[in-house]
Amino acid sequence: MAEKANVGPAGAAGRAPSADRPDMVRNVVLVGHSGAGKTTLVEALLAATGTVPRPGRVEEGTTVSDFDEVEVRQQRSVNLSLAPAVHNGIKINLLDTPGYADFVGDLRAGLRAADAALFVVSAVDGVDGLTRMLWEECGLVGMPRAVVITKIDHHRADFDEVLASCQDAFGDGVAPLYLPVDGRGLLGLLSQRFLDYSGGARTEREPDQEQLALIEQYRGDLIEGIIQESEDETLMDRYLSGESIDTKILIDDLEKAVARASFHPVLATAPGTGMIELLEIITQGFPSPLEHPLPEITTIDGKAVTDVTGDPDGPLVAEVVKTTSDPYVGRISLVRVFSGTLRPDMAVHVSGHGLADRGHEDHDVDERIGGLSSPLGKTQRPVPKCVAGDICAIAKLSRAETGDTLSDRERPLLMRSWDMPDPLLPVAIRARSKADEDKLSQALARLVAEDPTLRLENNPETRQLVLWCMGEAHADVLLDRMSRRYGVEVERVPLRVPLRETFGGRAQGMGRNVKQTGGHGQYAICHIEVEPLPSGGGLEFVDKIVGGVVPRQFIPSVEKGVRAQMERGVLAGYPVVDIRVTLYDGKAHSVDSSDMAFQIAGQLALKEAAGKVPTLLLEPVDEVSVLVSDEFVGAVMSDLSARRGRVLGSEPAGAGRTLVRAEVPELEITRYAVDLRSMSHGTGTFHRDFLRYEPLPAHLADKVAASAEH
Ligand SMILES: Nc1nc2c(ncn2[C@@H]2O[C@H](COP(=O)(O)OP(=O)(O)O)[C@@H](O)[C@H]2O)c(=O)[nH]1
Ligand SMILES: [Mg+2]
Repeated sequence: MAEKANVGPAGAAGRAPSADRPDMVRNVVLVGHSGAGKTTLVEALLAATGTVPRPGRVEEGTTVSDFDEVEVRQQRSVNLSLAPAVHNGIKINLLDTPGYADFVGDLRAGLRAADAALFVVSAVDGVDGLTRMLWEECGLVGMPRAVVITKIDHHRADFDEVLASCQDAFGDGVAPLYLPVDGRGLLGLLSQRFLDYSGGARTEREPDQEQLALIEQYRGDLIEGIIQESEDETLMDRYLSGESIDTKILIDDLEKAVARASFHPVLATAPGTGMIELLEIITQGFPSPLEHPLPEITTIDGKAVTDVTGDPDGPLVAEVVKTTSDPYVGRISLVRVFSGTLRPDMAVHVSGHGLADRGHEDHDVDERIGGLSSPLGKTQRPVPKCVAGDICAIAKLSRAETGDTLSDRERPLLMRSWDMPDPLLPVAIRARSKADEDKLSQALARLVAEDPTLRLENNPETRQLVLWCMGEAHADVLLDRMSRRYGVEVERVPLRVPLRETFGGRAQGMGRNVKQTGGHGQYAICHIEVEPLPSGGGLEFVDKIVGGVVPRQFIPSVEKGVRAQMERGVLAGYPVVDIRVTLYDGKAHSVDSSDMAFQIAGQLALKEAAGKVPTLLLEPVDEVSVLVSDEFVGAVMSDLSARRGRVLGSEPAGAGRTLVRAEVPELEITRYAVDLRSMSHGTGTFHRDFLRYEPLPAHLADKVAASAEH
C-alpha cells in the first residue's frame, strides 16, 4: 500500500489539498440509485476527514455536492461533482454522481475519472436494475468496487435482506466486513471488535456473548472468501486443517484482492457511523492511479503510444471529464490528469472532438490554461499544480470540450473518449416570445457544449427545433436552466415526425394563372401529368412541350413552381416525394407571361393533379436494436409489435442480456426512451437508425392529415 506522504490540509476555508505524487491519490466514484444516500455519504466523509466542520443536508440544500441551483431546489443530484478530502496523507477525490438514468452521461464521466467505485445501496430499498447493470459493466473493465449499505439507522432497515439482495445481484466475492448493530454500532468481523459510534466519536469494545455469536455466524464465509482470492495457495490448506490465520495476513490479502477487483467488501453506514472503516478501505484497499490501467492513448493520427505510464514527470495527458458554466465564474472544466503534471498558465494542446455534437470537424488547437483549482462545491480553491492521477478544475478553457485531451504542445496526444449514451428522447421546443427567440440559439449552444448527452436538431422538413435528451427529467432540468441561467423562456410543442407525401396514382392537372385586369398582367397556363415513382425517386421533370406553346425560358419556371409546391406539400403540409411530372401542354402571352407567372401555374397544376388521386402519406421507419436484460425480452418484443414494429430477431449479447432487432415506424417510438426504461426497470438501452419511408396505414393517415397544420 502507499506510504503516507504530505498532502496539504483540507478545508473550505483552508488551503486546498493537492497531492505531490500519484500514489497519494484515490479517485473514487459513488454509484447507486437516486436516494440511496450518495450525497449524504460524501458529506459524512468530508466531515469525518475534517474537510467541512459539519455535514450538510440534502434537504436543506447545504451539501457540497448538490450546489447547482436545480439540485438545491429539487433536493437531488443532477451533476457529477468533485469533493476532495484527505485521510492519513492520502487525497481522496470523491466523485458524486446522479442516480437517474437521465443523467447517466455524468455517471459515465465519473466512472472514467475514477479508479474505484463505491456502490451505494440503501438498507431500506435494496438494489435496482441500473445499479446491477453498472456493476456488471465495472466487472468487465476490472474496476475495484466496494458496496456501502447506507441508512442502517433507519427503522425500516433490514441488513440481512439487503445483503442477500446485493449478493444475488452482484455475484461472487461480495461479503461484509462489518455488521451493523442497533443503528450506531458495527461489529468488525476480522478484528472481532465492537465499534461503538453512539457517543459521536468511535469507541472500541470487546463484543458481548450475543455479538460474538453473530460474528461467528458471518466470519467463516468472509475468511474463506478472502483466502480463496489469496495469492498464497498454501493458505487454504492451512485454514482447512484448522489453523487460525493471522488477521494481519487476512487484511493484507483482502486489500490486495480489493485492488485486483476480485473481492468486494460490504460496509455499513449511517450519518456519523462507519466512516473510519470506509476511509480505511478507500485508502488501503482501493488502488492508486498508478495501479489502474490507463485508457488507450494514441498520437493524433492514431498510432498507439506505449511509453506513457502515469508518471508525473512524463508527457502530459489529461482529459476534460465535465464542463459547467457558472454564471459568475464562467466556464469550469473538470480535468483528470492521467500522465505528466498540469501547472497554471501552461500552454497545452487540445485534441479530440469532445463528445458533444458540436457540428464542426475534429479540432486540433493550442490553448493557454489559466489558474488551476480544487473545487469543493461552489468554492474554487487555487492549487499550484495537478499531478498525474489527480483531478482539478480549470476556469475559462475556451476550446477544450468534454471528452477532449490536453497534452504537451510538443507532443500532441489523444485519448479515445469514453462511450456516451445517445440522447433518444426528442423534445420539440419553441421560444415563448420574439425576445426569447433572439437569445435562444446562444443559450442552446452553451447547453450543448457543456452536456455531451444533449443534441440539438433544427429540422428543416418539420421546421421544428428539437432537443434530443436522455429522458423527461433531463429535459426538465435543461428547460429550467435555460430560463434561470440564460433568461430564455421556451415551451414544449408536440413533436412532428417528418412524414412525406406522394401520389397514389397517375393524374393530370392544369395550372391556370391568368390576371389581365388593369396594369401589368399575369398569363401562364400549363398542363402536367403526374405519376408515382418508386421510393427514393425524388422528382423527375420531363419536358414534352412541342411547338413552343410554353416558351423555352418558362419551362424551368414551371419546374421551379412544381418543386416549391412539393416542398410545401399537397395534403398535410409534408414534402411530396417520388413523382415524375411531365409538362405536355400550355399557353403563354407575349406581354403578360413571366417567370413568376409560370412558377405559380406550376404550383397550381400540381395541386390540381393531387386533388384527383389519393395522396399517400409516407412515414419514416427505423431499424431499432434494443439491448435488454434477458428477463425483459418477452415484454420488449410484444411491445415492439404493438408499436406496429416487425421483430427481425434476437441474439444473446452476453452478461445476461439480449439484443432484439426490429423495424419500427418513427411515429411509434418518439417516447420509446421513456417507455423502454420503465418497461426494463432502467436497464434497457436502444439504438435507432433511419431505414426507409413506407406508406402510412390509411386509418392513421386520416388522423395525421386531419391534425396537420397547413
Ligand atoms: N436515516 C438515514 N437517512 C439517510 C442516510 N443517507 C441518506 N439519507 C437520506 O436519504 C435521502 C437521499 O439521500 P441523498 O444523499 O440525496 O441520496 P443520493 O440520491 O444517493 O445522493 C435524504 O433525505 C437523506 O437525508 C442514512 O444513512 N440514514
Ligand atoms: Mg445525490
